[in-house]
Amino acid sequence: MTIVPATTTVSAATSATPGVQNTTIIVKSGEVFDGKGQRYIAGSALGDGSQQEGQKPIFRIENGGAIKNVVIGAPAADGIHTYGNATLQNIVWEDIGEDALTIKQKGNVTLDGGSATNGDDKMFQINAEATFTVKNFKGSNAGKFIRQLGGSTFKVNVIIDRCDISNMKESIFRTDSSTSTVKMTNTRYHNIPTKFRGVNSANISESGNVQY
Ligand code: ADA
Ligand code: CA
Ligand code: CA
Repeated sequence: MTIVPATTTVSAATSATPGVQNTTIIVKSGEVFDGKGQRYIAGSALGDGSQQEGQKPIFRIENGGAIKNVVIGAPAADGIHTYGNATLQNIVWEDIGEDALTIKQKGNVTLDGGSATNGDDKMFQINAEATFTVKNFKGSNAGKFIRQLGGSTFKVNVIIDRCDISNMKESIFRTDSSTSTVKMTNTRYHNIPTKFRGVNSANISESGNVQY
């Protein structure tokens, strides 16, 4: 009997050498990119990690792709972009570039495990209709943990579970959309001026959260 693996694992060794990247690493549909804990850094061709818009990502995950065990070092340029459904596991941003992760196209995106710190403004940017699940994740020292694209009215469902979120200059989730929702559970948070900004109160659900 032939056993066909459900996914193809592409190791860092065969698909991209860790260290400074001057082209975006593309994780294709059905691929699992395992960084094996190695560090990936943006070269100047991708961006300097400042607040200048239009920088390129270090990784682009296509619909159905997955990435795990990756460390993003400084400068981080525009971090990671997702196009469709994507799974991210154990991703550590030692520094946040312009932002850390952007949902560029409609899909379900799950980030499970890891941490991100030190950004001037947004950590996670949502530019398309999406369900974004973040769990077992530690986010600190930024402006907003999650921001839905300013002025956009599509629906985003944010699910936050078992996270530790601290030292945000503004909020955990900010949206301008009256239909977007947030469910936050079992999460510790510290030094957040407004937990949810712009979210319709009927669209907020919380349980088991602790402020510290
Ligand atoms: C800002 C900017 C958008 C987009 C976004 C992003 O919200 O106004 O045009 O560039 O950042 O994806 O970083
Ligand atoms: Ca931006
Ligand atoms: Ca960006």
